[in-house]
Amino acid sequence: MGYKVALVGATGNVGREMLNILDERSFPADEVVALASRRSMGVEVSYGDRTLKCKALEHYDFSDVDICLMSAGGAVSKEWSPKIAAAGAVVIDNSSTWRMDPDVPLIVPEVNADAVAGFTKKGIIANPNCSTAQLVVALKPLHDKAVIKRVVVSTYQSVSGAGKDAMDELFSQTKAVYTNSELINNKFPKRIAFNVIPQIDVFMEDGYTKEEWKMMMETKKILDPKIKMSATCVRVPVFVGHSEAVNIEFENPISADEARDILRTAPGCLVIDKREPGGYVTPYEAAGEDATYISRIREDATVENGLVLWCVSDNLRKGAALNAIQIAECLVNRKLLQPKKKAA
Ligand code: 11C
Repeated sequence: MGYKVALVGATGNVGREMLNILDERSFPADEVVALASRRSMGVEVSYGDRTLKCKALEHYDFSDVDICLMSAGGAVSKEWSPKIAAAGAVVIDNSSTWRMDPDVPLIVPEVNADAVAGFTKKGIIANPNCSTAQLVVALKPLHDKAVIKRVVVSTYQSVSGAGKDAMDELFSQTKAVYTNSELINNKFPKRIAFNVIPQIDVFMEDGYTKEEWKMMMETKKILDPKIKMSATCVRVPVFVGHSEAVNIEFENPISADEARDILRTAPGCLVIDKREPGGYVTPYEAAGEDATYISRIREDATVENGLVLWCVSDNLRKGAALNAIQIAECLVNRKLLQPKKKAA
């Protein structure tokens, strides 16, 4: 007997990827229901070789749903996640709404899978920000070996992190440049075509942006609250795949060779690190893949026990949809959740 899975936000970038991944990984679902706003009711989405018609969230009865994947933004999650959890489904939420709630586990299965058991407090599990997920997958095995004291990270984030309209904006602006027509700028604070923008999300009082704040706070919650961190998040004209340049200071010595060996066998990591032209991974190669790719591992001689590395991952997959399905798999594999509908 399998699970009944509801997906809220089925028509978005991440929602569609969730359906692909549920199918690719043969998630033990007897039934998958696609839900969306009333505006998207009736829109068809693919789930493997099946087509699902979106139903309206507002009218849906969740009483026989086991797992609800929420990918509909913060406002929808704030209103609906507690109601859906109260109906008895475990909510795995992709928005930032619940991430810092002490009664909601924030999970990256390669890093803190044991914490998933805490879902019983509110019935909600949070999925991290995409730029955090790939970072902690790369940091965890190094932290276990040499204890991380401080991280300085600069991101190069693709436009798909900002949604489908943002991808369309990069496309249409690029076309406008070549056709010498007017550039229309709605989704980003400055033009994104042939440009980079050092602002993702709104500014906070201390001058960091909310995206940077999320990376710093989420890394502490998932990996270790003692880690000091400074992030600069930058939007780049890439469609899919976030990249990060990461400087790490450790408590104990660790060489680049040791780090490379550790990361080669670490869960979720794939090391491609040849010191030759092209011997590293770029977002173009990481798009559509599941791994967090790590390249350019080297010692940083400007600090004691320092390393620098480059890390790239598909932000829609490991950064969102894949991580959410891996959380659902944790619940199933650890027998923390039984299907409500028993075999007749
Ligand atoms: C971006 N990382 O690239 C953001 C998208 O808190 O889940 C995801 C925001 C979040 O724009």
